[in-house]
Amino acid sequence: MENHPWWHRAVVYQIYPRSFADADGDGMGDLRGIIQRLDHIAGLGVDVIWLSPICRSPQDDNGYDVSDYQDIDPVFGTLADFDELLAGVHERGMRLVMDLVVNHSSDEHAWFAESRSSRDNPKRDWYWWRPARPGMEPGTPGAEPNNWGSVFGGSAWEYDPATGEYYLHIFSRKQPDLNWENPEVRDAVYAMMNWWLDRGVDGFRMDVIDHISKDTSLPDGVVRPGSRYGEGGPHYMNGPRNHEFLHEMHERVFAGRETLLTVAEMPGVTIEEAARYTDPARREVDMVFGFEHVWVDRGPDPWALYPLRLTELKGILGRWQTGLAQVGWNSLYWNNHDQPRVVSRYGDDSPEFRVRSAKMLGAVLHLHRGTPYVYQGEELGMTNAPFASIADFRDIEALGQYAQAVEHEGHSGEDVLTVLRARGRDNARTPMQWDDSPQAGFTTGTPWLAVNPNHKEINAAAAVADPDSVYHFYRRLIALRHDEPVVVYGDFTMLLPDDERLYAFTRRHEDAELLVIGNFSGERVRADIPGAEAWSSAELVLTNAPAPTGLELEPWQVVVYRRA
Ligand code: TEU
Repeated sequence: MENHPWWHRAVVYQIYPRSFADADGDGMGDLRGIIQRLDHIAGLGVDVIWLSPICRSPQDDNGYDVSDYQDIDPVFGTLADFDELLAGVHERGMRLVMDLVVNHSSDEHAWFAESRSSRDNPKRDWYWWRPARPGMEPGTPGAEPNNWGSVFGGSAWEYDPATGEYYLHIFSRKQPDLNWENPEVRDAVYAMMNWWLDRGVDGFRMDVIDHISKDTSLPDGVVRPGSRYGEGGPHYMNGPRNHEFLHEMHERVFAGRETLLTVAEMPGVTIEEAARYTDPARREVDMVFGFEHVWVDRGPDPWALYPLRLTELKGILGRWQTGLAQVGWNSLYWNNHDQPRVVSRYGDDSPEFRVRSAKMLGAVLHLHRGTPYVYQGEELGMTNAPFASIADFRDIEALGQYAQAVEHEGHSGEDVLTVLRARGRDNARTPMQWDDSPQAGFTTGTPWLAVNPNHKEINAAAAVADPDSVYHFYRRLIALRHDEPVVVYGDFTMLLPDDERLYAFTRRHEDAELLVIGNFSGERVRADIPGAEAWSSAELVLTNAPAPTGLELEPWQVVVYRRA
């Protein structure tokens, strides 16, 4: 146990800089805004800050399209601001992790400008260039090298008339995929990573890093009914050389730098693969972000809403707990900049139950075994936003998918909007709600995405002043992790797997045991857990409602008992 790395005890806080705090009044968050708000984060007691991308970028996908990996985008500030921010984070005893977006660059990166300039440019092979399908006229409909669709709508291939070939872009056409098969690409990426680490950053969150190795034959994908394109995912996720590339990265960048945190975002990862990626003996990454638990409310029709089945959610998270119990490590998250707000999604964001259900969700997540991630505003119980029409969205994914579904796939605009309101990424990207002033204290200008009108009630100033707020509950949860070895090291046993309302589990480490029960319903429910008697004298260490008698939980209540 004593050999556990520091990040087993850590809690990470994610900042989406564009939406966090705007110091210069241009309506977009910036590094100086973050510097001014560092005490809010430090006050929660977190150990690490993960910054979504701040490098130079045309901002086609809000910075996930990088045109210079070794400079700060002017929207966010300068390298001098960055150094000051890093120092401020370190002074407060926290670490800073950068977002690393190297499956693709921006089409405005100098590498791509060279690559596209001619077929025999030395950097041609840094990206995935392919000719039109044999026998087809380049640039005509259906002549794309294969049938893959892009995640953001349309084909995954863009025709470039200058050289008469297509380049691959799994995301937008302004995000061409880098060709990791080429060792020069890998050398350039590792050099850039070392440059940041030498500057003092403490690790990386690696964007879609299970997409870097592709099946180099780039075969057509299966076309699902009603869909215009084939699914490329099986051919570009967790490809044949993915482990090799990450191991090489470890050797060339991470080795010998003992206090780093590396977390790999992997939309296609299975538990078995996650155990391999995070097995310390293999020297790849520290932990991965899996997606199964945030895709649990999806179904066969991408433009329909499916209710949460708690038994399925527990099944997924329980399997990840078991699957990574011996080897590897879990990351734990409900929210990030790509997911709707969890209190609106798996909780109840009505005035009656918002605070209580937000706390319940936080406690259930944080008391699993793994490293918890808090996304900005989650600690306030921020909710989804009231988008009136598609014109209120800014996200390239929402706009691109809407266009494809409505214009080409025969879906009604209203159906697509209903799903985007529930699941669209802009729900997470509305500005951070600092206070009840007109723009929520986020900016003195016009925010790039509208502030949620509920900032009058839901804001940091109010939460910090109220000892019963979600903020102070998260603070206690984080302190519990730091104080109680059982939270960090304890094993995990799921209880009541077939119950559709209660999420119950125990954790045990040496002589200490925790019992956690969360009520995922708006009804009172009695928890008939095995051995309930033995818990009757246990200490109630945390709850969000009056202490229950006989394990009868109030709507959305969570209870955490400890016995030694
Ligand atoms: O997201 C990867 C990813 O899988 C997304 O496609 C996500 O599943 C989807 O948007 C959910 O609706 C990462 C970043 O987190 C995201 O912000 C970027 O847009 C994307 O990569 C491309 O860099």
